[in-house]
Order: sequence, then structure tokens, then C-alpha cells
Amino acid sequence: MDSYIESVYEGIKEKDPDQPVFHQAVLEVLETLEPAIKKFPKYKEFAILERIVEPERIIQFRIPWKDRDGIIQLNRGFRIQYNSAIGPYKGGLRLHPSVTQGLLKFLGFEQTFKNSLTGLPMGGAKGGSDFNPKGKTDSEVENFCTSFMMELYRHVGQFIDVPAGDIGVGAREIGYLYGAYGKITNLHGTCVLTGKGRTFGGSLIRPEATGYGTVYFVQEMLKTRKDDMKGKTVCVSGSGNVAQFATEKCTQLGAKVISLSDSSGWIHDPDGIDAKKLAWVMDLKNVRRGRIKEYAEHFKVDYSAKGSPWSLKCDISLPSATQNEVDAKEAKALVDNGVIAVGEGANMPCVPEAVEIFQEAKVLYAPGKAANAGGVSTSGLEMAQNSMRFFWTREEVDAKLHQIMVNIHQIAYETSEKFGDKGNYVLGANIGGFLKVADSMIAMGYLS
Ligand code: NDP
Ligand code: 2IT
Repeated sequence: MDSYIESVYEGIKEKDPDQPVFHQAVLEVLETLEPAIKKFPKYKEFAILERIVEPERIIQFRIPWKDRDGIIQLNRGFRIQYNSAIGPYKGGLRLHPSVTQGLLKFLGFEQTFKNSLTGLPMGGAKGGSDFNPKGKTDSEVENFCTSFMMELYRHVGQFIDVPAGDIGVGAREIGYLYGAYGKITNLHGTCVLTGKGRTFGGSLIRPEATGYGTVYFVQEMLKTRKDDMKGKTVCVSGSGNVAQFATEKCTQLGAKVISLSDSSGWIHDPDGIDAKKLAWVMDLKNVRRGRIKEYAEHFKVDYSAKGSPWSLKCDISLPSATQNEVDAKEAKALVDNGVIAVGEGANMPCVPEAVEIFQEAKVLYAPGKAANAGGVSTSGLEMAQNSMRFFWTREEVDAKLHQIMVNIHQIAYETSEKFGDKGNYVLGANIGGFLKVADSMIAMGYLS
């Protein structure tokens, strides 16, 4: 490894030794930036790597809230404002018991490069809390979201920082957060959050965008091999927002999705999860808030609490649950079973060894920061519509999302070729996202 890159990597480990997923995300990016760092000495001269790995600002706060018995509960909240070189901070909020500063630093760091790739003016951020929405009543979630916003409101705004959803944060949570923001500030109709409900400023297609976008990206990868989605067998993990709409788009394009999962287990439906079954899943997960096991009971298919869908034979794999959910053994099984393409709907779902296995086997492999960028892209389109005080139709937003995914594929593909490793989408996406942020930081002076 280049000595400059190595010293930056060693630096982050020394400063924050207890943040392994953050180290993992940084290493993956730094390793692939090597050809750009060598070609352009200015990045070292202006200390760009040291600056880009360090968040501009980390906000941490306490979130007291009252549960259904009137007992005061306490959670920890964060907002990591990572990089504002190309626009206001932008990125989701995650509500999950595993949330720590290190986890959100990994996600905020990734977001900076992802947002740059979209071509829209958005900086990078991430936030959330170790609050567990599972098993909570709507009132408890509302109490929590209101308390969360009582602190967050002073740090966000359409020209400052624009949060959105992520794991555990969907339409319900964004609604409560937006309601609280309006009450606290008396500012209405500003795009302080994206993923809002349709009736109060949300963009059409934002709910669908991450899943649809991931499939659009996979379509572009397949095109490079004169192939398409029709007739393909697809394994999807997760059963939340990204998994649901990735499944919908695959089915619309003539592919067959045979798996879904949640943190308890996974189902295998060899006949395919068609539109009717998917509507049932959406009701199960978004309304009844049940477990994927119930799908197996309802549709009489296999369910397993052990292992993962990656043991199944499929053409395309779309990991859409969480980080590090595909290990080396599972990647090997996918390759042995003939997988052609892997598109990361989730953020960093494949461990580094799994990525190596895919790349060595010449599997078309799309890293999350390229493949799942459709979500934040459509958040950017929501910001644009709110500024105009006007809405585009479903077809208009979908066409713009599609074009953005085609562009991101083109940037990643052409950049990989330009820097000597054609078809390496990790290298292409990392360098492609990096150059714009780094050049903006240099142009705006050393304080940026
Ligand atoms: P949801 O909360 O809607 O769904 C998450 C799904 O993943 C659920 O099925 C959940 O199961 C499962 N899951 C979560 N944590 C774990 C875990 N530790 N182990 C196993 N399964 C787990 O979230 P999204 O669909 O929005 O997010 C999924 C992924 O996509 C995340 O990596 C997120 O960062 C990424 N992403 C999301 C975007 C968006 O617009 N929403 C945009 C870009 C990326 P269970 O219910 O049992 O917890
Ligand atoms: O990881 C992501 O890109 C998201 N969770 C979406 C962020 C956003 O601002 O829409």
C-alpha cells in the first residue's frame, strides 16, 4: 500500500480503535484510491485524505422518552455531519440497537462518496439512535421521535442538513419527526427531511427508489455482457424497504425472486414472490409489523432460522438487509452455484473477502455506494421539488431516477477503465465519487 494511504489508515485506527466497521469502510475506499493519489499529487499536498476520513462534526445527545407505562426511558442519539463540500449534509437516520458512533461514521463516510456519484448537490451525513422500534407501540415511537427532534431540530435545515430514512426509519417515523419539527420551529414546507408522506411534501417514487435503483444498476451491468433481467432467478435478503421494492422491480422485469429474510430467518419460495405475494409481505412488514416466518406458514414454503438465502442457486444476488451479511463462505457458495451479478441494496453487506471472491470469479459486482444510490438520489429529487413548490409525476421521477442510475453506472465503469481496472466497480465508484468531493475541498480552501 502507498505510504501516504497507509499512514492515513493507521491514523484512524489509532484515534478510534473501537470502530471496526468504520475502519473496514475506510480501508475499502483508501485501497482503491491509490491510482488517483499517485496520478494527482495535489491530494497529498492538500491533506485531502486526512480531512476526508474525519467527520466535520459529530453531534451526540440524550433522548429521554416515556413508554406505555409512563416510565422514562433513555436512548442515545447521533448526527454525524461528515462532509459539506458539495452541498448540505444528507443521509439517513438508523434506529437499531446496534447503533454506535463507529457504525454511523462508516455509513456517513460511505454516504459522502455515494452522494457525489448521484451528480446532485448533496454532502454526506448519517444519524440515528440505539432505540429499538421493534415491539413498540405507535405512541411509543411517536414519543421517541418527538424527543429525538427536540434536539435534532437545531442541527438540521434545508441548507444545513437533510436527514431521511434507513433501517428502522420509514414513513411512520419520518411523519412523526416532520410533525415535531414543524411544531418546534414553525417552519412549514421546507425540505428538512426527505421520504415524507405524499400528502405533506414527499416525492412520488421515493419509497420505491432504493430497490428500483439497485435493479436499474444491475440491468446496466448485465448490458455490458449483452444480458438482461428476463428469466433470471434472484435471491434477495431483508424484507424491509429496499428488499420489497427490489423484489417488485425484478418481477416487473420478468425475473423471479425466490427468497426474503429478516433478522430471525429466511424463506425460500421456488415459485417466486409475485406481485400478489409481495403485497402480502408489504402488509406483513409495514402494517402488521410481523416476522417473515409468517410468509412460510401462509404460503406453505420453507423457512429456516439458520444459514442464509446465499446457499440457494441463483443468477443474481441482491443483499438488502444490513452490513457484513455475506461472508466468504456464502460468497463462494454463490459463485459455485453460478451467480452472474451481485448488487448491494444494503450498505456494505459483503465482507471484504466476499468481494474478492466475486471479483476473482468475474462476477458483476456492484458496491452499495453505487448500486443503492437511487434512494438518496430521489431524496435529492424531493429536495428539488420542494424548492420549486411543485411535484413531478411518478413517470417523471422514475425516469430521472433511472437516468441517474445509468449515469452512475457509466461513471463507475468509465472511471474503472481510465484507472486501469475495467469493470472493477468498487474502484470506479470510489474514485468517481472521491474526485468531485476532493477537488471541491481544494477549490474552497484548506478550512473546508
Ligand atoms: P428496513 O428497516 O426497512 O429493513 C431492514 C431489513 O433488514 C429488515 O428485514 C431487517 O430485519 C433486516 N435486518 C436489519 N438488521 C439486521 C441484522 N442485523 N441482521 C439481519 N437482518 C437485519 O431498512 P431498509 O430496507 O431501509 O435498509 C436496508 C439496507 O439498505 C441497510 O443497509 C440500509 O443502510 C440500506 N439502504 C437503505 C436506503 C433507503 O432508502 N431506505 C438507501 C440506501 C441504502 P428485522 O426486521 O428482523 O430487523
Ligand atoms: O444509505 C442511504 O443512502 C440512505 N439511507 C438514504 C439517505 C437519504 O438521504 O435518502
